[in-house]
Amino acid sequence: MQNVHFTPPEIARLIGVNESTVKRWVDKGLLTAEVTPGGHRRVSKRDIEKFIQAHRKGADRSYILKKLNATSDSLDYEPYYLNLLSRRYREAQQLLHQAYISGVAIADIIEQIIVPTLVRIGRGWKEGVLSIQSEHRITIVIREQLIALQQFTEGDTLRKKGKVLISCVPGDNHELVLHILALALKSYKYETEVLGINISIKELARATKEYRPDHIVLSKVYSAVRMSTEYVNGLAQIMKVYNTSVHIGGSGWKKGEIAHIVKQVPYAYESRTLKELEKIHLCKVQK
Ligand code: B12
Repeated sequence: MQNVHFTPPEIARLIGVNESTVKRWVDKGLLTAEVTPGGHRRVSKRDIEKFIQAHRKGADRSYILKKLNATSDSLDYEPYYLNLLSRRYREAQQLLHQAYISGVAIADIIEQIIVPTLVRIGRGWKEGVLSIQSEHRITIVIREQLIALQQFTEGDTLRKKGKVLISCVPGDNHELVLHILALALKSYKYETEVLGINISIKELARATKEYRPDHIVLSKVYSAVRMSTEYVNGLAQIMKVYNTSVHIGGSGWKKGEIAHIVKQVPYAYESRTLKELEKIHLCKVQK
């Protein structure tokens, strides 16, 4: 992926500005480009990332903000949802990229655009307004768009806070949330590995042995899923053997369920909001 190059029209589409704006950024030296023997501008993925990082923080941010008018106060999920519903996927993605480039924190993009969209989809499905096919179609697109956003957070200076393994509890098939968690964690400078759905305690132990994470993040979205004694005991064993902390969250936990696990598992923490994940590196265990 490191040698991927983009043309100005491609970059324009990616971040939702005019091609001439991209060319102007290049000409002003704000965005580093190589010029091909034929005289065409080409920008590496790394230079786009650098540009985005710089403009999210630097004095020139207002230059982009003038063009892109999003702030965390003005985020609205509806345009994103409506674009997805009517198959305007590129426009939907641009809304996410524009918010990111204009400095909105990833956690806010997730909480204010993506999660309300998913909740709306869930409501639509429950009320019979949205077909299961539409739910699947939109979910797949959101998954892709979450992964595309992750690429922007892959700068050199990132991933210093530790390694995190992300998993659903067995029986819960809501995989999308794992990519949401990975995106948030990456934006908080953690390295992540998504394990996916239906990971038994045996598989979790195996992945922990292989990947040696500093932390495990465990999510449950579907409340009917029950945690077996075998699973909880196994979790305790993994935490002891590998000195890894486990962070448990998601909307599917019943009252008292997490507290019950936290009592039995050393280094287990209940942490419901994405923002809490920013500080999990402070949950150090003696290695
Ligand atoms: C997409 C979706 C699906 C897709 C999943 C596709 C995929 N690849 O993920 C499919 C179609 C497979 C699916 C299946 C089912 N689904 Co479904 N699904 C949804 C939907 C629309 C979105 C799910 C989602 O990603 N939510 C967004 C997550 C990110 O929100 P969240 O849990 O609140 O998490 C937030 C925080 O809690 C935090 N968080 C989450 N985990 C963690 C962990 C830590 C450590 C921390 C700090 C934070 C944290 O991050 C999130 C952002 O803030 C929801 C609607 C909804 N309201 O969520 C229904 C929903 C979750 N599904 C539901 C149901 C009933 C089902 C099915 C039983 C349907 C069926 N009859 O087959 C099956 C269950 C399958 C199973 N065994 O798991 C119900 C669950 C109700 C309940 N009481 O649990 C919901 C709420 C829909 C509804 N309104 O009824 N589903």
